[in-house]
Amino acid sequence: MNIIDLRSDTVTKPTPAMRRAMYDAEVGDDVLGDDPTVKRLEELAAGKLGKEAALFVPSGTMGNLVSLLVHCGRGDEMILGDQAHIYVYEAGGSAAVGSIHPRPLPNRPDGRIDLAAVEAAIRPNDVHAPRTKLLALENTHNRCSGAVLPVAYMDAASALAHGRGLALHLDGARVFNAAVALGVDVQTLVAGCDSVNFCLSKGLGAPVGSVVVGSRPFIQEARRARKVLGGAMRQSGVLAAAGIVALTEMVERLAEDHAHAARLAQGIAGLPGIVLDPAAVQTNIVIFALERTDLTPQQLAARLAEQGVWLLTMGGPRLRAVTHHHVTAQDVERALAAFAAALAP
Ligand code: TLP
Repeated sequence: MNIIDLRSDTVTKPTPAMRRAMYDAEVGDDVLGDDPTVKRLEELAAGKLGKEAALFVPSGTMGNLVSLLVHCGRGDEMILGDQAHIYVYEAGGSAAVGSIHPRPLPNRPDGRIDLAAVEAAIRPNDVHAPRTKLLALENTHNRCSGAVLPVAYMDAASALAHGRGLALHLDGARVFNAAVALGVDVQTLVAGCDSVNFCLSKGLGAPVGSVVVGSRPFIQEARRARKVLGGAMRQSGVLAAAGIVALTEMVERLAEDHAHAARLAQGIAGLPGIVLDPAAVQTNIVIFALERTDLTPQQLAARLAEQGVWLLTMGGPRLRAVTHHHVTAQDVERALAAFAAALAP
């Protein structure tokens, strides 16, 4: 059976062009500064995001963690959303490794954190309080159905953070999805961020890797933090080569994934028991609830899997389906037929 894998855009396999680039990659020992392909990726990424420098890291989780470790010392506080990937899905790394104190504020369904609440949460300079050092945002917002934070919000958050002496970090695992959805240059979107972590291994299709960008001194410190975490790699040009193809060939096509997600959302929104506002689906992530007494989310996922459609349950009534470059328009129609069959009373 031909599987339609909607569990995540992380399941994407390297394209033929990536595999060729990996085969041909010129490599060296990157810890000694010798890998020309890693350097090329880092320069390309810094240029595209409009920052001075970049660092190739093995994963988005590590990209976030090295950034947080540079921004915050022991006992410093970071403000972030209570639905943030950093807060929910990164095994508490910032606390476990960095002794960073998290201050979660509610994420609205559109992925934003109310900026007045951010302002109110910044601690006074008082011996009783941790030092608030960082505001961390996520764009697109994974657990908020791939919601996009627009340029005006990003700029307002940056003005607030910088006005109060905080740094601004962006978990931009899917920041290219955000830029494509908004029709703006990614540089414009992240102009006010001190650091951005973005993933090559999600919708952009590379097999492994993320990139952190920021100022030259910031990246120098991030390089040290990556070493501490064991993330400094040797002939990693074989991986960076795929990342270069991801950045040069796979960005514009993200619009297709967004169109497919919109079609999927619109198609399942009317089915019995599905709770979903198709207008909330702005990029490639479709999150919906199942409200039925005769069918649990796990049973729905199992019924879909029997028909070759894979997705993830998220706890409670919610499920998630993610489109990516292996999912065609035809696959979406097949998935919709599978949903209709699985939800038939
Ligand atoms: N997200 C994964 C899972 O961990 C949930 C997924 O399937 O969506 N930031 C954001 C916003 C992410 O969505 C992810 C991965 C990461 C960071 C971490 O990236 P990796 O998996 O490379 O460590």
